[in-house]
Amino acid sequence: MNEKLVIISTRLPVSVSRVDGELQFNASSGGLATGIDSLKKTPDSVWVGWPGIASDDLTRTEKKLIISELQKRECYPVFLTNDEIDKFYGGYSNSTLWPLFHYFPNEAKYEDSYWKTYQTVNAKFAKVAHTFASNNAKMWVHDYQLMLVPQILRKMDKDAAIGFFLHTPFPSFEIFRLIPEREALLEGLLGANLVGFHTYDYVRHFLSSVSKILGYENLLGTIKIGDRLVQTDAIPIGIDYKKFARGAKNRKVNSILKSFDLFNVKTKVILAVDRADYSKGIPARLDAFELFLENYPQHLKKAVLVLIAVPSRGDVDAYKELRATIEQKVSRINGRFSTTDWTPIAYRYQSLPFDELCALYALADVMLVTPLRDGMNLVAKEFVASKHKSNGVLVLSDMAGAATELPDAILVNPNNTQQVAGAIDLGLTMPNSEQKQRMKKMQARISEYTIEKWAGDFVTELTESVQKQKESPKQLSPKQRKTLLADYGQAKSRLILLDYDGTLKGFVNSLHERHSRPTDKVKKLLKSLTKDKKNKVIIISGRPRNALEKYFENKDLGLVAEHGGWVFDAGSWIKSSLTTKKWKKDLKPILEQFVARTAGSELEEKDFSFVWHYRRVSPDLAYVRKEELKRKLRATLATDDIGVFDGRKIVEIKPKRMNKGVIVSDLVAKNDWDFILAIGDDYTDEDMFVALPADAYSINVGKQTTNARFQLNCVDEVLELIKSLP
Ligand code: GDG
Repeated sequence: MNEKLVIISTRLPVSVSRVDGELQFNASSGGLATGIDSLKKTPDSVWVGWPGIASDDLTRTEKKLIISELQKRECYPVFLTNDEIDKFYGGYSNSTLWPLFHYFPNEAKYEDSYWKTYQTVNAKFAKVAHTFASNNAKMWVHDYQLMLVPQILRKMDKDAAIGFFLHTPFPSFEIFRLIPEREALLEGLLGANLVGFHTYDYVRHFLSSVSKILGYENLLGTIKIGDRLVQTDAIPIGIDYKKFARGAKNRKVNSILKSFDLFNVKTKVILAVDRADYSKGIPARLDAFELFLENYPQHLKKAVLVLIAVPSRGDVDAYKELRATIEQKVSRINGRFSTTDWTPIAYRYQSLPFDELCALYALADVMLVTPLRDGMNLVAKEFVASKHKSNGVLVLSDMAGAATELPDAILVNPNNTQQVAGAIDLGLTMPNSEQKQRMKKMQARISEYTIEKWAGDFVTELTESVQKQKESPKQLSPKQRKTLLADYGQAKSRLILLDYDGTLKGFVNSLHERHSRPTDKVKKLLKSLTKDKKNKVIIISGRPRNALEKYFENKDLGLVAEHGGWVFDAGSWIKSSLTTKKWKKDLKPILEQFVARTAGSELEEKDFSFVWHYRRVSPDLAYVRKEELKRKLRATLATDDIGVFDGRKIVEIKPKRMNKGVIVSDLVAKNDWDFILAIGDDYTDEDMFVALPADAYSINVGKQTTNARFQLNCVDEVLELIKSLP
């Protein structure tokens, strides 16, 4: 990692607080903070984030002090007011997105002011981060609080290297679609070159929302938007394995344990450590523990549940209620089962120093990690790392991302109280040999896929995706462009073949011709091309002739409609001699039946073809119907001369001989051209490219595999090239 890495997250690894009037600087807590803390050690990395204290509570001098203190640790603050913290952090982030992303739609609050502040604060983060944008910096944006930052940064710098990692689950489309601002959030993320998630399920959910909400498809996880590629991948976060392995061996462990006068040595310890968050399933876990005490009385007085709930987001109502629920349940269970010398639950609502946390991991016989939903869950991995004798049992919810990596844990459904109660018993009675066997397998995985490996993998993938974006082997280079312009300048007779949709006009989400009219800019460019008498300029399109007639009044322009079905030359239209009556009659009822069965699809009938459009059909249904339709049509067709073709959100049925290649061969043979330029973007243009002589300038618009000699990225680049023709 030679270039600067700019880490952008809501919280900095250092938190500022005021104690007795004085500012204090402490390490931040929480999954993300502990998780990527080790990235600080990456040479030349800086961190942009909120320092944890409201700016209205600070004097100017204090702000300056914070800036200079943080700078010593390569941290750069984004100052937020009390109101911003309320609405952006407590509001949109933690009361709208967090509950939805963890499948708690009933907890979600939708407030306009939350969203407005979320936008303002995201822009603030991007602004500070952008100050580091020079010198090939890589920007790495973290988590659900900053989903708009990638797009804002992209607008500031179109070539920036931007990565985004989501630490929470990405919910299924059925949940994500509930968010009023769903489009803006997805567009925000798509500003990145790489969007990373913990598991492949989250990747799938994201891709499905992108496809269903924005209509962008992906190829093997890469989404193409105009000339940009956005890569997605599952890159599960790891932990600083050595830190926990060392921590658990610390000689202080024993003395720490003594200070926990809660246990006697003969008691087995069941441990649970989480932020006090409703996604962590603490009340359900207590229910399961109660059932365990009921169903397995042999463990009474022989086991203790040590339940550590770390205070979190205490100002949000749902969290206050959660704390009350937990405490009621703990009191009730302790009241019901306690004896004079034994209390079943040792509960603490507090954050523990690192040493104590490690001591507890080292001591625990069974670790209970039973979130209802969790992006990953680092506690499970930290427990595994702490077991240097490979004893101990991990009971893990299969709703946590960590479950995909730790199949050797006892996996449970946290809503299945019976199952969790049974798993606790199983854990307490598991033979040592089996404990070791399972633990060793988990340790092998966790010790290899560490936090450093995760960060390294992410940055490497980001570098590769930026590289992929830059390079396209057929991209028209400045040198080739210069030669093209020089050849054009010297030529006396030139043939210029231009496809229309996707070449001179961007893809429009409607098949109605009025939505696809050429812009004035295009008309002007064509006018100046046709004014030059050395040029023969032909629009060669799949559109019907009446559409092309309406679009282009320029009489000097040649027009080819329906891929060659109609040719307009010297003032009149000439029709192809191919007949269509019979096959069209056979296929029409099938196509009409599919339109009726597939809401959102439309049938376009042209003189020589049918086109079934499915751009407005939900992508999953469209895929199934499309394949079914193609099978049915092919089975019905009595002749080999008619082809069924897959296009851009269309299925087209037309005579095989009616293709741009046939007409282009005729046009090429008609004259001794000194210069030929052909530009097109889709599969129908490939026939045209193949039919051209080897020295013709054939240009494909896009990044797909092509028979053209060169490629341009988008319509704007095509127009720019045409404009630059001398
Ligand atoms: C989010 C996602 C994802 C906990 N109590 C104490 C303490 N901790 C530390 C643990 C662990 C971290 O906090 C908690 O991490 P989790 O992963 O369990 O959960 P979230 O905070 O919800 O984190 C989560 C994570 O981001 C990373 O991507 O795994 O799914 O929700 O590191 O050790 N640390 C100390 N005392 C405590 O009392 N010192």
